[in-house]
Formats: sequence, C-alpha cells, structure tokens
Amino acid sequence: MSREISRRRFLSQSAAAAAAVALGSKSFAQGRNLPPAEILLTAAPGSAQILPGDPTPINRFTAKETTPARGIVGRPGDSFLGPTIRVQKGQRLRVLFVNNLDNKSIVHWHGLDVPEASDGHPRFAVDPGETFWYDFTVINRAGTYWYHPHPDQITGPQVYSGLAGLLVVSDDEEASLPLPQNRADIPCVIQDRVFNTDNSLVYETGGREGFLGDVVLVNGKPSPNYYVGTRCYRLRFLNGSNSRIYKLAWSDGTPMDVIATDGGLLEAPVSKPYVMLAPGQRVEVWADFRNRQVGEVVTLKSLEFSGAGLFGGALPQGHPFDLMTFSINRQEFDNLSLPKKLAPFERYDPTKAVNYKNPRVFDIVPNAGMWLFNNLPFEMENVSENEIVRRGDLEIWEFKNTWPGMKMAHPIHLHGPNFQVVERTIDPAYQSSYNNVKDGYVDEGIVDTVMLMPGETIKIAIRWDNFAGLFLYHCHNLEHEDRMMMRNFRILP
Ligand SMILES: [Cu+2]
Repeated sequence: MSREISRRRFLSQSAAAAAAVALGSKSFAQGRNLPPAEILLTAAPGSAQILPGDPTPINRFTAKETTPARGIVGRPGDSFLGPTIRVQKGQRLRVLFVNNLDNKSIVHWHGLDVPEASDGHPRFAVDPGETFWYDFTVINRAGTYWYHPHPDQITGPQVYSGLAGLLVVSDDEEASLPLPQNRADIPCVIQDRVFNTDNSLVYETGGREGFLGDVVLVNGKPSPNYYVGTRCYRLRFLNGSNSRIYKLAWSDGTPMDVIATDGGLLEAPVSKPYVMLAPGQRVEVWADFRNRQVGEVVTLKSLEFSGAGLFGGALPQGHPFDLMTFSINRQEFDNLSLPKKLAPFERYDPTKAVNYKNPRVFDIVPNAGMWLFNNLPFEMENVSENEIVRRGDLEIWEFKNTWPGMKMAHPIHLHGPNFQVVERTIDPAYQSSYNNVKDGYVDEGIVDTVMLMPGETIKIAIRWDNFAGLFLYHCHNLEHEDRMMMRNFRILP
C-alpha cells in the first residue's frame, strides 16, 4: 500500500469514526437528559382471559413506575405479557425486581449489554419474597429487546407460565428515519401453549427434546385479527416460545421486507420469501398495506418446513398454520415508503479477529438425554480454559451442530454484546432440509441469537467492548437450556 493511499484511508476512516462518535454522543445525550427510569417490577401469580370461558391461571409481570420517565407503555395486546418498557439509548434504568412467585427467580434483559451484576445470571436468583436491584445505562442501539426469567433449570416453566415482556430502545438515529410510529408500530409476541379443558396451561416436555404447544398465541390471543388502515406498519416480532421455530410468510406470497433483527435496524431493508424466527429471536417487518382494498384480509402464516427435530405431538415442529390476520377496514394516508437506507453499524472484519486462523469451537454433543457444549454440563460459577476471553478483543466463535445423526435445530444465545454472523456451512448430507429454511435466515444484521440447523456449522464475530465478568451462552430452546445446554464464559478486564 502506498503511503498516500494509506494516509487517505486513515483520514477517511478517522472522518467516519468522528462521525460515528458524533452520532453516538448525540443519541446518548438525549437519553442522558432524561431522568432515570425507575421501575418496580413484580412477578406474581394471576389469571388472564386467553380462551373463551374460564380465565387461565398464569404468572405475570406487573410494573409500577416510581419516576415520571414514562417508560412503561402497556402490555402487548392488553394480554398476560409483561408491560412493555420503553427507554432511550443512554438512559439509566433502575429496576427493583420483586419475586412473589412460589419459586426462585431472576430477570434477564435479553439482548442488552449490561454489567454482570445486572445480567440476570442464575447465580443471582432470589427466593420467593425477596428482591433484586438492577441498575444500568442502556447502551444498545434502538431495537426490540425483551426480558424474561433466567433461574437455573426452571427458566422454561417460568417463561411458559407467562413471564415475558418487551423492552423497546429508541435513539435519535432511529427517530430521524421515516418509520411507522405509534399505532402503526405493532409488537407481535408469538408463543405456543397447550390448554387443559378447564383452560389451565399444560407444561409437559415429554422428554429431552423440548416443548411444543398446539395453540399459537400472538400477544396472548390465539390467531388474533388486527384491524389496520391502508398505510405502512412496523411489525416487531418476538419469538417468545420455548422450543417452536416459525417460518413467517405472507399468505399471498408478498415478500417479507425485513428492517431489523435482534440488535436493531439493518443497514438497508432486505427482502425475503419467508423469515425463520427461532426462540429468543426478534425480527421487524415493514408491512405495506397502501395498495390493499378496504375489506381485504391479509394472513400471516408459519409455513411448513422439515428437519429441525421435535416430531410428534398435536402440532409438530415445522407444521404449517395461520398465525394472525390483518383486516384492512379503513382508508388512511401516510407519506411513508420503505427507506432505501436504514441505520449503519460497524461491520466486523473477521480477518481482524485475534483468533481468525484458529476460531474458538463449541461442538454440540448429545449426552445422556441432554445436549451439551463440548460435552460439558452447566456449572454455576466455572469456566473452562476455552471459555475465557479478553475485553476489547474481536473473536470468531464457531458453533458446530454436526454430531453424527444430529436431528435437532438449536438457537444459540450469547449474553453480553450482540454479534454478527460471518459464515454458515452445511454438511451435504443435510442439504435438503437446509434448503427449506436457508432463505429465511436474516444474517445481515446484529443479533444475539442464531439458529443452527442439523448438519450446520456457523461462525460468528463478537467483540466485548464494555463489561468484564461472568456471562452465559446457551441454547434458547428453553428445555435444552434447563437441561444443561448452557455454559459460562469469562470476560477478562
Ligand atoms: Cu438446543
């Protein structure tokens, strides 16, 4: 490289870095100017009207704001879900969690990069009647995050019982884009359940593989219908299910215009024939109803797919069904159209990773009715030599789902900072089942959870910029997580 080119490159990078800093500090400034959001968050038994007839006994989060920060904006669909917490990037969030359940619990802020003491690690679980203080500044980009319990071995049943809520982060960069807002910004939390004849919930995992419900809820209601106008909508999907994977698509073949993933807006919208959404993942879709007729009904489906495991039951993994409908019932006008550019972010260069030539490997291994990382079970405090990283390092992690005879898909979730997907490879023996999901992966964005099909190996790039400490990586199939498919890693200061 000539000196001149290298100097020009340096200057342009510096300019870009300066612009990024300016943007960052501007959006931080807005959050900093707000008072801290102080929330009293209680988990307790309750009941909810889910099906016709008797109400369903559930557990639920309730929240009370103790400052006028206006961070709590109601429950999605007025359902059993926890209240949505809305914060600005840069804003301080102080939460007093009160455990009024009949078992130990702790809350994890899924997708947020927070100090270890606020991460909701199971070692911090508190007994019934006890409380836990969270105190952190929201440093994540604008996006759709969520919160849910994370106690050792009982995360699955607690989330299933109704304990989950959204945490929506906004920032100035997002606010500067012409995106649908307010009533045109709709959360869609997807969960599957089994009900007894008296409408109470059934939680039976039937062995190691996971839990599948035969009634699919969106915002706490089975196959709901939403009335919409002839305008554009921002649909924020969260897969809050324990084990079910969705293959989201419009029934009439309209492409899915994806604008965001777990960690916020993409650099530019991507158009997919369908979108795979595994447990824990979020995706935001731009829905354009401008050319629809009043009276038209648009159906969102989960399409058929195979090869991801979890056979049997009333609604096996990969069986097709209708999720929800949107009925156009009014003429409305907005001057929005899908932006060509959304929000840029630093794209990691894998060749700059400290272990580029020798990635850290996590092999998913079946063992005695469980799935383990590198054949190691969960240990509350321990890490292995392979699970120690340094703050500031960019690394490549390789997850392998290639054990002989592997038939199970796994959504892998990392606590701490979000990451980027670098590469996927598939064992040719699994190519046919891979072909019916691969066009629905949204690897263009920043994510905290990534799905691996059987036979698949994936490389991710991740950098720990902010907090040292003990954090988790685990399968977000909650029954796998509860059965030891979880490990710590340590970030050295
Ligand atoms: Cu798993």
